[in-house]
Amino acid sequence: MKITEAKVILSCPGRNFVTLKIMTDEGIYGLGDATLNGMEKAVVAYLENYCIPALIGKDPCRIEDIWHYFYRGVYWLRGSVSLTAISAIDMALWDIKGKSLNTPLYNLLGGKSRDRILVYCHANGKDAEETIDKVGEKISKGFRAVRVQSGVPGIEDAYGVPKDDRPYEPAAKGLAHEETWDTTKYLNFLPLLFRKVRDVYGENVHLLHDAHHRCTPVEGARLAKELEPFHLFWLEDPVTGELQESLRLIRHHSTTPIAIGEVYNTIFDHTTLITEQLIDYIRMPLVHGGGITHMLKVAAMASVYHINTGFHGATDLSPVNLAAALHFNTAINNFGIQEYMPHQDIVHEVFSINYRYDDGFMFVDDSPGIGVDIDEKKAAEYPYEMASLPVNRKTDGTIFYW
Ligand code: EZ4
Ligand code: CO
Repeated sequence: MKITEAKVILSCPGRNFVTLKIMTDEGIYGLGDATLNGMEKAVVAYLENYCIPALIGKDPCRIEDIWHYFYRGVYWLRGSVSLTAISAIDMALWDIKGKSLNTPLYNLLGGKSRDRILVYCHANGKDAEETIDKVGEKISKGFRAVRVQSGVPGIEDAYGVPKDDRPYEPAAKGLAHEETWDTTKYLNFLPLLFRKVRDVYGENVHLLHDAHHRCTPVEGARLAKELEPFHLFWLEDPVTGELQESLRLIRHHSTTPIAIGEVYNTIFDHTTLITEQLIDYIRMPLVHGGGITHMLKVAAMASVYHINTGFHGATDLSPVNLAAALHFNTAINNFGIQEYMPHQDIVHEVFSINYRYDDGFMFVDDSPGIGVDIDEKKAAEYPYEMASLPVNRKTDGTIFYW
């Protein structure tokens, strides 16, 4: 088999998605997600100008070799733009392999290790009261695991909380808008919030929280320690994680499980975290973490150290990534949980899907390959609209992590 053609489809059904489509001389094609929120066109340019020309004529069965061609073969190693491009290429090649062998992706990864995929949803409210109601709504929809995010008294903007009644979506049209933040108020509020949530709903539901990179190591340690009585499934991104050693302080002070890694790109971003057992869940998703080929290695290494996967699954990752993740989660032994933020209906005008949610779990069907298709005519009806993630400042104006 030979790769004859490849193209990038940039479409905005409600929000921007970048999809790579690789075609072969046997008429089989594969899809890969190449969406990097707010940096879409950087990935498009890298794919179109540098990767696609080099793909033409290659044998799509040689997935491992092609992965290394674009990773190790390129002098400028690592980085979110290039790894997102590599992820898309890799996903599309696995999709082609599954279709050419007429078998679902999970079969190529070792076959089924489980029948259903545990997912967590988001409950977010403007204040504690609304947040507690939202948690109840999610539990009544069958969710076994709920991420709890709330507006904080005295803080104008909290991560994860919508400003209007539309579903939460952090990127907004145009250049980045600015938000403000106060860690002290957040740290004082959060244990009170979780105390109330546990008082109302008891212990029989998994609770998660995303600190979204906004604590220093010692603040993260305090937060993890003070949340300990509420038995979180995980505390996500207590610190930015650029400095892996900073997770030691948190680990030494608390037994609250820690998840990190949605902005990582390669295994080299978290070797210390894994080998020192400083985390419990790795969040790096297929779309930004080098695709299936690289994430298989990450998962294998993590499994040695009792670390499970907990893939990022926000709406800014496309249905192609979600389906591929569900196959991956079906196959590997050390799957932990999958984030699930449902896409808006309009997204499914462009992408036809092969997965479903039912009573707290997700399921992917047996269609060959990844099993998601794209309607290119529909995609063209929704042209790209520039959108950016916010920029964050402390109340005194200092730039901070968002
Ligand atoms: O801020 O996907 O856990 N989920 C998250 C997300 C990220 C967005 C960034 O594009 O942190 O909401
Ligand atoms: Co997160």
